[in-house]
Amino acid sequence: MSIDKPPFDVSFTENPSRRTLLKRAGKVGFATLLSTPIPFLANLAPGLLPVALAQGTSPKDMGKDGLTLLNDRPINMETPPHLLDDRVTPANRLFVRNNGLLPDLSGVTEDNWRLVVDGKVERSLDFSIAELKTNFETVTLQLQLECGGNGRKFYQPGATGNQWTFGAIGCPAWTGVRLRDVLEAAGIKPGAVYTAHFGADTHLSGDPEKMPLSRGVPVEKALESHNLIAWAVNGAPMPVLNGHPLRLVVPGWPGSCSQKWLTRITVRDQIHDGAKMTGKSYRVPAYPVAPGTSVPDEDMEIIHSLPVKSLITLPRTGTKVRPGVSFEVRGHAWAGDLDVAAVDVSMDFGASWKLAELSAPVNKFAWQHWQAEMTLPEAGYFEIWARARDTDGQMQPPLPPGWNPKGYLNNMQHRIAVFAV
Ligand SMILES: Nc1nc2c(c(=O)[nH]1)N[C@H]1C(S)=C(S)[C@@H](COP(=O)(O)O)O[C@H]1N2
Ligand SMILES: [Mo]
Repeated sequence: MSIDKPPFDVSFTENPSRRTLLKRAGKVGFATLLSTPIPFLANLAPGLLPVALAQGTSPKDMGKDGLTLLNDRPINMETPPHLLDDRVTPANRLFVRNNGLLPDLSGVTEDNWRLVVDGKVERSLDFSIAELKTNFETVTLQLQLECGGNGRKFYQPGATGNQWTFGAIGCPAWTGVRLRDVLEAAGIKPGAVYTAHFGADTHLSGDPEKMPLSRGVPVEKALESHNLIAWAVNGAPMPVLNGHPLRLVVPGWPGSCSQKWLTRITVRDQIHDGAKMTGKSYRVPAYPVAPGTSVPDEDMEIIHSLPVKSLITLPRTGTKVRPGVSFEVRGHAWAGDLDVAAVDVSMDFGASWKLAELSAPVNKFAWQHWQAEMTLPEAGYFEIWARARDTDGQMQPPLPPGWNPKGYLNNMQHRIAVFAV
């Protein structure tokens, strides 16, 4: 039994200096982070930072307030659960998962950014963002976006990659056009099987032939009416780090299906085989395996819907409350393609559970809010646990479920510490 590890540590960088961070955004990324072209960029000596950015490039400087930086090359940040308390995730609290370097967005407008739709379609189409807006109905939906590797940190033996804990999830309101409407305008041909998504970001190696990520979904999922080709988050242009000026949002499935900096959607007559579609990427063993098992690639299956999950967003872990005085516990729950049927909370390490109040989603694929009043009986250390159950009866487990080589699909219960004093 062995786990393949790369010869270098790609998993976790605690405190990269802001200089390192900027360098790793890639030189063209300076323009992106400043949201303006830098006409003389070519003259800027390698290692010399634009003064406007040299104040510091922490998550906060990149417009992400309070997020935890997991990696700086590529840039990855997660949101601490208590900062996900809003019903609609603010853009500055939405996690960031990049596989490559930021694209050069200098000079980009809604008229010159192009989206090509081609492949197994009756007619290839090519739209600017302005044309998408005039040709199709604009819709706004609150949609969950979660990384398939959220929770990876808790698998043992561990998997390489970003050590996400709980915060690679968000549910903002996205505005765009329906992927279905655009695909129907192109006309899906018989024999079409899968979509292939392409974005403008570049490979970490700098090799222009290589793509950081190009995934897709079965045509049936692509035609589901909640997938959006989006240009706005919460009514404002989306943050560069989250895919400005155009991205896919394919809710309920691994976030990797939601291509950022979207430039092309190709309809294919086979399962897409782009970057991170094959091998062990976003796949789990077709059968349960013992932790640490080396699984042959041909026994790995592509992840579809993500499993049921919940978060406690209030109170923040470590909070002090008064014994005998009730306080509010609340959070969100979501269940991939399904809905959440119930959420329970416990204050006695799971020995007994109390049903929380659960609201319906504002629209399909939006997370659901839950709330409970709790009273700790005496002074001391307590934990609040939450567990959600989906409409198929699947329940969140207390420990990480089915170990898999890349550490996907960990939907274990969220626990917080509370002191009664
Ligand atoms: N072009 C492009 N799109 C991408 C990625 C990427 O690296 N490049 N990462 C994907 C992954 S793995 C996830 S989880 C989501 C994260 O979206 P966010 O960064 O807006 O939170 O974007 C997806 N879309
Ligand atoms: Mo992801």
